[in-house]
Amino acid sequence: MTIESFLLKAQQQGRDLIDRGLDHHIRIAVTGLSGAGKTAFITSLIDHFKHAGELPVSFWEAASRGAITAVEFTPQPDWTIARFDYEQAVQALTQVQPCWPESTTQMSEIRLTVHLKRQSGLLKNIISSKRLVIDILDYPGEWLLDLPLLNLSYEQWSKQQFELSQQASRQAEFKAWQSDCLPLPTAPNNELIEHYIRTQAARYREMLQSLRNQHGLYWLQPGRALLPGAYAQAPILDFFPWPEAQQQPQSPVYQALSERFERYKKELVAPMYERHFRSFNRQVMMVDILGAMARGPAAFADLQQALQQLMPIFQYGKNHWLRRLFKPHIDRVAFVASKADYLLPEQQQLVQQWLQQLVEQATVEQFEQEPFVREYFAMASLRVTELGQNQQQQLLLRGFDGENWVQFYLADLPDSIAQFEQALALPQLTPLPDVSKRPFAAIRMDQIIEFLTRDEV
Ligand SMILES: Nc1nc2c(ncn2[C@@H]2O[C@H](COP(=O)(O)OP(=O)(O)O)[C@@H](O)[C@H]2O)c(=O)[nH]1
Ligand SMILES: [Mg+2]
Repeated sequence: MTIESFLLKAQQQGRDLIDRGLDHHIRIAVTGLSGAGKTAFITSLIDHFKHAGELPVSFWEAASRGAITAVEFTPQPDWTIARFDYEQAVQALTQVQPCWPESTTQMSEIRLTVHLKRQSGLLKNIISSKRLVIDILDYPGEWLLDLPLLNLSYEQWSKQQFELSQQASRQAEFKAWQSDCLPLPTAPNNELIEHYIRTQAARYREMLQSLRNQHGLYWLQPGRALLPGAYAQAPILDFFPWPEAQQQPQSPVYQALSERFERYKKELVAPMYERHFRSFNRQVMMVDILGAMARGPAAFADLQQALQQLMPIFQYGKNHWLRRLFKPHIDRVAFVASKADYLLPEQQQLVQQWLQQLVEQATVEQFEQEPFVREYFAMASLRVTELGQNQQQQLLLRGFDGENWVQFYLADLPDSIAQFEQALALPQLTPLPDVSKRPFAAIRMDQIIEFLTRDEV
């Protein structure tokens, strides 16, 4: 490095440091299983910033007092991953026949720089504006399922999976997979082992797909088996749990599987979290309670099971291994029950209570000492229903299913999640053809933005 370039770099770094010192910077981890509503949430969040000036007075204080002077997309921190395609999502939602943004198959990121009028503080007279930089990451929810693997050996994981396979919702599929198993190679050489593992793993993945698509289950691992993407044919995905009875550590098949499991953790799971989750300071944890209830009691129980596994990881307790490894500094967590536009206004409070029940039952004691603030919201990123009345003056919801307008309301919601017994009848709705309204109609997005940004503006 020449002296000039060294000085130039030092100067640039100094300037970056000053800029960063004055800017406020939040990095939001939007977490949730596949279908929870992350992509819709991010789209709506960005849209709220982009159209903050058009919002009526709301809980979002900075927007209400007109402090937001401009919002621009600026270069994202990681240039090796896709930029979140906000424009494409808006296009889908506002075209002649509106539809939902496509399901996420890869990681993407976006940076918003929000210019604000400075209202108070020592610097007010010297610098009249300030910037809030917001980074948001989107990724397939399936990948989240792999986080708990980092804590397990192959033996422990196998044991867990075989215990799970005893549950009524999985038993039949699992048995079918097992009875479909090829005989173990008797005189195993590398090629035979390779062939055995490849075939078994492909069938295992098919079984996981079917547990998700046919039975509506959530708690399925490895997560990338559900959405292999670029790893579709890669040996790193070729593993499956090994029945305990046959667990002979010396067996070459066992060793090969164990090696793949370890490499899956080391080469796929850990690097992703190390690279992308390190510097988050805000988290939105989305749960599609209504969607799970529409799939029926077994699926809803499975969602609870998944939360029970995932929540402790997000508690980031002082001594938690994840904190040591990834150093997140999460100081605010918004727990969100998504798609609250399926509910009448007076039902939203109830679902918020369910959410709190779900989270608290998945939470270990240590949670109480956590260094972050949490709040619970029943919200909709994109409200696709309208409130109406029937002839008896009863409140109803109205939505468009792509062909017809449907009127409905969810009757007989249980008082608590423990009393849930019968699948909810949830109509499939498309976004409403109402392009003129921006930001997109939502429920409680203003409160969530206020919660996430309160101290920074
Ligand atoms: N009614 C309603 N449906 C929603 C809302 N957000 C998402 N959805 C539905 O949930 C599906 C999955 O949402 P998406 O954002 O792709 O979930 P992700 O997998 O977590 O990114 C969408 O295709 C919609 O059908 C919402 O605010 N209201
Ligand atoms: Mg998505």
